[in-house]
Amino acid sequence: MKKTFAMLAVATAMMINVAPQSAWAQALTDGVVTKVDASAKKITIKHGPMKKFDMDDGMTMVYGVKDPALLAKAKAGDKIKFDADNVNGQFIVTTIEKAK
Ligand SMILES: [Cu+2]
Repeated sequence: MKKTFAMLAVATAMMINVAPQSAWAQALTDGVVTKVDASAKKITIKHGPMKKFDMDDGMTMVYGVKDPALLAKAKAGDKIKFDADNVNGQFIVTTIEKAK
């Protein structure tokens, strides 16, 4: 009985440790870059569902970028994982990672 409790406590501690990282990973959305417009600081991404913006279906849309340096991380045709914010009705990409 005592041993079972100890194991449960260890398992719980492990879950708490892992939670923030997996929550962050879940926040990233899969997408494919269709266009990068460096001069306009815009990127067009065909992406899957993004629940936090009530985008239940995939779509292609133009995003602004938080930091123009993000545009150097991707080019048309690249598979990415990304996150975005809605800033006053404008969608702004905040994170871009190359998808494997
Ligand atoms: Cu969208």
